[in-house]
Amino acid sequence: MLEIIQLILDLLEAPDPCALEKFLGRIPTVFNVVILTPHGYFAQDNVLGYPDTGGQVVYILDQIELWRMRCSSVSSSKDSTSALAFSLLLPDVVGTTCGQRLEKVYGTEHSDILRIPFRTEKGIDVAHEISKELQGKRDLIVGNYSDGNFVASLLAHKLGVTQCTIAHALEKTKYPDSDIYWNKLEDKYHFSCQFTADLFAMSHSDVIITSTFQEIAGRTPLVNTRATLLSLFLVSTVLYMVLMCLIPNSTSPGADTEIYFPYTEENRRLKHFHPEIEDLLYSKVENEEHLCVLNDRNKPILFTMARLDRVKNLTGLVEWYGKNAKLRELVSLVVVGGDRRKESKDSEEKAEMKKMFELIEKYNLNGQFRWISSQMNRIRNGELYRYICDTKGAFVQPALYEAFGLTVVEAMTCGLPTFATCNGGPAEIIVHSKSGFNIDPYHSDHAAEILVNFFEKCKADPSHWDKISQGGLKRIEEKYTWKIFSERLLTITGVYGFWKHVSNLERQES
Ligand code: UDP
Ligand code: LCN
Repeated sequence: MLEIIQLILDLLEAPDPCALEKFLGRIPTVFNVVILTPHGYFAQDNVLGYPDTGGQVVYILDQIELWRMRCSSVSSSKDSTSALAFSLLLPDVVGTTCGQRLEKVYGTEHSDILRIPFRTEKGIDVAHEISKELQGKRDLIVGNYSDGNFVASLLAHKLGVTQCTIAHALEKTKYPDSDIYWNKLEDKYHFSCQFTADLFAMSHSDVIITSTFQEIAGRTPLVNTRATLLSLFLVSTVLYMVLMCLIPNSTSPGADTEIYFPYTEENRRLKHFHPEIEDLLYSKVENEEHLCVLNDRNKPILFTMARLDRVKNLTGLVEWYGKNAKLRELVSLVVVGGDRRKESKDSEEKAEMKKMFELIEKYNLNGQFRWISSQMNRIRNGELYRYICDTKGAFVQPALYEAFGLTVVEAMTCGLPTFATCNGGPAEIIVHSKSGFNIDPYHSDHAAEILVNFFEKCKADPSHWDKISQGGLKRIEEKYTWKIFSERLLTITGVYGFWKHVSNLERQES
C-alpha cells in the first residue's frame, strides 16, 4: 500500500510515462481472463507430439497458470473463476479428453478448459457459453494464433472487453514472402483468409504481443530492391499501427521452471525416472516405442525432440548425421518424434516416417541411432534433457523454420548446449558461439561441421561444454523466463486496458 501511495504521489507531482506505466501495472484490473485457442488437440495429457499439437498447448497451459496466479493474487473473492481457456470440442478424440465439455486445470480451483463444438447447424454463440461459465464476469480476452485472435476480436467487441492479440507463430512469418506470393499457396493454406483474419484481429486489438522481434519487424537482412519495397511496406505498416495506437510488444515465453531446471541442481533431480529413461535410450528391445539400438553408452548423445512434421526437418538431421562419418564417430543420435504406436492419419507425418525408415537403411544407422516415439510426459521429458546433459551431449533443433521454438528454451533452461535453426525465433534466442549455436538447415554440411567442431573441442577441453552450457543458462535468465513475460504482460495489459477505458476507441472501425 505504501508503495502504491508513493506511486500516486509521484504521479501527482510529475505524471511522466514511466511512473504512469509502473502505477497502471501495479493496480489490479484483471480478475477474469478468457483465453481462446480453437485448434488442434488441446488437453493436459496425451496430446503432445500429435500432428499440429505441440508448443501451442504448452504455451497456453503455461499462460493459464500465469493468469491464474495473477488473478488469485489480486482477487479477494476466491470463489470467482479466474482463467477460462476456450477450445474446440473434437468429435475424434483418439484417447484424449478433447471430447469433454469442461476440464478442470490440475491444481487449480477456478481455472477450466471449456470446449465447445466448432459449429452446429445453428452456428454457436461462444459469448453465451462463456457468460454461463463466468457468470458475466470477464476483464480480458486473449486470442492465440489466427483463428483464436479472430474469434477474440468478435467476442471482445460483443462483450466490450479489453482484447489481447498474441501475434505469435502466425503463418505469414513461417513462409518467406508469403505476403507477396500468398496466391501461390492459396489452395493449400488459404492465406488470403488467414491474413485477413490477422489484420482484422490486430486492428481491433487493444494489446498485441509477439514472442520475437522478427515477428514485428520481419527478417533481416533486407538487402535487395524487393527488400527495399518490403521495408517501405513494413515502415508504413508500423506507422499505421503507431497511428492507430497499436504498438506490438515483443515478450518471449519461458519454460516452466518446476519441470525444466539446470542439471546441476542435484537435489531437485528426478532420479527415480532414470531407469525408465535408460530403458528408453539404451534397451536392446525394439518396439513401437523405440527403434534401433545404441551400442556405445560412453558416447555423448545428440538429442532432438519435435513433431514429425516436414518443417521440423528431423529427417534432415538424420541425413546430416548419416552422411558425416566424424559426427557418427563422436556421438550417438537420439530422435524423439512421430508416433509409431498407432497409425498416423496425417499425410505429412506418414511421409516423414517413410523417409526415416529409408534413411536408417540407407546409412546403416542401427547401433548409433535411436528413434523414439513422441513422449507425452512433460515432467519426465524435463529429466530427459538433464540426462542428456549427464552424457555431455547436446540438443539440436534443425527446423527449416521455427516461429519461436519452446524446445530450444527448454533445453537451454536445463543447461543443455543447443544448436538451433537460424530461421525464426531461435536466431534471437541463441547468441552464436556464446549461448549455443545457430545452424542453417539449408547448408547441412556446414551445420554438421559446426556440430563436429563442438564435440571435438569438448573432447580436447571438457570445459568448453561447460562454457556453452553456462552461456545458455545465462541467456535464459536474462530474457526467456515466464517471470519476465508475466511482469511485462501485466504492465502492458494494465496500461492498454486503462487506455481503452479512458479513450473509448472503437476498435472495429479502425
Ligand atoms: N513435445 C513433447 N513431446 C514430443 C514432442 C514435443 O513433450 O514428443 C513438447 C516439447 O517439449 C515442447 C513442445 O512440445 O514443449 C513443442 O514446442 P515447440 O515450440 O518446440 O514446437 P511446436 O510443436 O509448437 O511447433
Ligand atoms: C508455435 C510454433 O510454431 C512454435 O515455434 C512455438 O514455439 C509454439 O507455437 C509455442 O509458442
